[in-house]
Amino acid sequence: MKKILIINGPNLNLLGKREPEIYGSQTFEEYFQSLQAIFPDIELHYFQSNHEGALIDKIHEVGFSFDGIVLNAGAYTHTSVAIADALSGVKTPAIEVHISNVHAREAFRHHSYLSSRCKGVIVGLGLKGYELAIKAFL
Ligand code: CA2
Repeated sequence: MKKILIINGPNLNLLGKREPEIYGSQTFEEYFQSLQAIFPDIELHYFQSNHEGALIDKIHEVGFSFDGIVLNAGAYTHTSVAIADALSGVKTPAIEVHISNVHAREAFRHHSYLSSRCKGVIVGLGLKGYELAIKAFL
């Protein structure tokens, strides 16, 4: 059975609770249950943290045993050389996902330190992006 981990970074624990016009009205926990129903044959895991080091520790923890990481590093996408280095340091491939279309937003969201370390990038398709990333791993 394939093992895939979804990692969400800072503030994504607020999904469904604030700013529904940008990020939608579903909590990630609700959405994660629907993903488990769509992919019954995958061992799907979920981790969220607001802390950069905790995200790095998780990438190290799964980075030699899992088949894929679906990563939405939130605002750390645009700032974190440390998360980029963590992705380079492990074997498990990652796909970068953003719920909103970062290219239609402020200029500081247009650059990602992580994209070059990822197999691919999905932006602007809402929560559906996580499902598409998992499909891409299969
Ligand atoms: O569009 C995305 O998925 C982002 O990664 C979300 C980040 C943002 O900094 C990136 O530029 C793009 C922000 C996540 C904040 O999530 C919230 C959700 C609900 C309410 C408030 C914040």
